[in-house]
Amino acid sequence: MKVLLAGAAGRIGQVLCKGLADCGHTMIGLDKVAVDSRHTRWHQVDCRDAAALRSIFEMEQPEAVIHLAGHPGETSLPAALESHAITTAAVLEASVAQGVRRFVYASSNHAVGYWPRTEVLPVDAPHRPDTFYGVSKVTAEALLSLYADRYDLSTIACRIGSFRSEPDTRRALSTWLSHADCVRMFDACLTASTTGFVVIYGISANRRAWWDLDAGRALGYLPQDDAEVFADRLPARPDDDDAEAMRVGGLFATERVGRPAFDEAP
Ligand code: 15L
Repeated sequence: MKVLLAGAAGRIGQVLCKGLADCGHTMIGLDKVAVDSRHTRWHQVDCRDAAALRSIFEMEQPEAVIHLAGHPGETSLPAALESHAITTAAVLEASVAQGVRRFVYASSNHAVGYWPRTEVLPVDAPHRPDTFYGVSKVTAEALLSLYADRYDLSTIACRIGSFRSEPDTRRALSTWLSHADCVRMFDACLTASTTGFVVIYGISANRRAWWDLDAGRALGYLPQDDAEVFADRLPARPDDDDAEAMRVGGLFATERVGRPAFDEAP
């Protein structure tokens, strides 16, 4: 499948460009930074620029899109909306104009991060964002829902947990997404037979998982890795471990990360 991947220079993007090419997909990378890649066709573009995206989509004619672009942490509300909601709308517009059939989005666990850590959270639990980053992911998910309904575009939001080569904290024993499972998940999302707007949680098969993997399994995402094999190697961080265990968003749901909506005027 010919896949255009926005945010290709990022941590997840680099793993997916290689991993999905190994699965047989033809990958075309987009990012605002230039990358010298011999293996992936590449366009340097800011994903807020709808007109530039439109001409790249016309040239490349992708069958599917993966949208990962955006700043992966907390910012002011305007910056978060710009980074996640505006880019998502621009990439969705270009996708619809070009007749793309499948749109897969890197949402985040922080769209539901304020839920307390009690039972396994289902995909249809109401949004409880823990940050303005989480609010912007909720907004991006709403855009995926709108474009699925309005244009009959199949959209999938993957609420990614902690994408790491190895889990590095106690929280990550529950929230870890391994590199190999990340490739499996996006490959399943590209090739699944599904319609409308679907939400899945993007984590590995962690035995301490906080999120329900059934919706992903229904799409064909069968995770193979379990963070538990790393449990004995993790250093104790009593203060952070306790704070991170209160709510599923971890430290994002604490006052350590909480901030005002707007930057102060200089
Ligand atoms: C995310 O969505 C962030 O992009 C990433 O920086 C991590 O903090 C991750 O969630 C997480 O919850 O571990």
